[in-house]
Parts: sequence; structure tokens; C-alpha cells
Amino acid sequence: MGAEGWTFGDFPGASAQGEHGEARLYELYLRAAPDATTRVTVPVLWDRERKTIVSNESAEIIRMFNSAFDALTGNDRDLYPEPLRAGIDALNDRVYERVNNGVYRAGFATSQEAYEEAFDALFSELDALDERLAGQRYLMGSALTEADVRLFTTLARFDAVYVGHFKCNKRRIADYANLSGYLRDLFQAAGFGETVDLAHIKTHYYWSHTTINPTRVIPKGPKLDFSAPHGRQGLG
Ligand SMILES: N[C@@H](CCC(=O)N[C@@H](CS)C(=O)NCC(=O)O)C(=O)O
Repeated sequence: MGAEGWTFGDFPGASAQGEHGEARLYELYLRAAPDATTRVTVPVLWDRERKTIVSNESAEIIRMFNSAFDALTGNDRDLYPEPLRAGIDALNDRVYERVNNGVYRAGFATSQEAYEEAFDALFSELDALDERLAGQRYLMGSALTEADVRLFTTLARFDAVYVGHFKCNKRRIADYANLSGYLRDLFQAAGFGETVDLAHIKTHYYWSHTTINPTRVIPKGPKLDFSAPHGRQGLG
């Protein structure tokens, strides 16, 4: 594996290449717009028929996936039901600012003050979420919603990456009475665990961010078992 030029195909479990032999994501950006000069980010939703990018914004893509393909998949499960929308939006805003993006704000802070501000906001929000999840199975109550999907992505990475790489080390998710079981509960639900490859995740972070990990050494631990019993079935 070359030091700089990793491609999709270098990782067991990753697709070898794009539809037209693309080895790197920037090639799809250029196929969509040959004069593109934007930053290349994941995720990207690619339209095979129109051969273009539909969206590269995860908050939009998750909404599209909720309903746009129901006719094709036959799955009309609604993770953004009308009566809960305002509550989900409000929670998403808070969780995005303090948790999803909070870990990045802490990790990439270049002043002590900025780091501590992000760190404090992150852990006060995690504490609040932990409390919220003491008496209910999911963030919005008894039904799984988009808010859970969006929190899951950060929780699944937290102990393996954010604790060390981004210095978010006040507590691990494993130390939280309710968040830890909640994470395992989601991981074990259909459609969650199979999207998580901790080797991909750790390699991505510890390799990509050379400002904060210039040696690119990837930690071997921690040992995590998201398949252990979660005991949350009985919660309302
Ligand atoms: N608006 C985007 C931002 C995504 C984003 O920044 N993704 C990061 C990885 S988590 C990325 O692709 N970074 C590549 C880079 O900045 O070079 C979204 O949330 O969908």
C-alpha cells in the first residue's frame, strides 16, 4: 500500500472502484462537473443514470433515503414522522453542534480555549443524552428515528477514535450507564452494525489528519464489543 495514494480497492470490504473505473472520489466530482474546484467530502449520493452528484450533504441524503426510494425498496419505514419533526429537528441541531461536529471542533482546535469550549459542550450534551436515555429506549421515545441514526454515527466512533485522536477523553461511551447500552442496542438493530468497520474508521482518521497525528501510527485498541447484550428491550 503506497503511503499517499490509497484507493477504494485497498481496503478489504470496500468497493474496488466506481462505476466507470474511478479509483478515487475526486474523479466522481470531476465527472459530475469537469471544472469543479470544491473540496471533496464523504458522503456522496451518486445518480448512475444522470451521472452526477445528487448531494454531498449527509443531512439531505438521510432525508432522501427515508422516503425517496420506498417504491424501489418496498421499505416505507418512516424515521421522520410528521408529529415528531419539530422535536427531531431541534435535537439534531443541538446534537450536530455539540456532538457530531463537537468532536471535530475539539479535535481540530488550535487554541486551548477553543478546545475546552468544545470539550465542555460535548460532555455536557453527552451527560444530558445519557439522562434522557435512562427511561426511554430511543431519543424521541419508543420509536427509532433519524435523530438516533445521526447520533449513532458519532457514538460508534467515539471510543475507538474521538477519545484519543480528538482528545475527547473525559469519559468513554463505555463509561456511560445508558449511552453504552443504547449504542449496543442500535448497533444490533438491522441496518446499523453492518455499516461499521472499525478498521476502516480508525485507519481513516489516524491516517488522514496528519496535523494531529503526523506519524500516522494507528492504535491497535481499544477492544470493543458492540454485540454484547444491551438489556434495553424493556424500555418504553
Ligand atoms: N457537509 C458534509 C460534510 C462532510 C465532511 O466534512 N466529511 C468529512 C469526513 S467526516 C470529509 O469528507 N472530509 C474530507 C476532507 O475534509 O478532506 C456532510 O456532513 O455531509
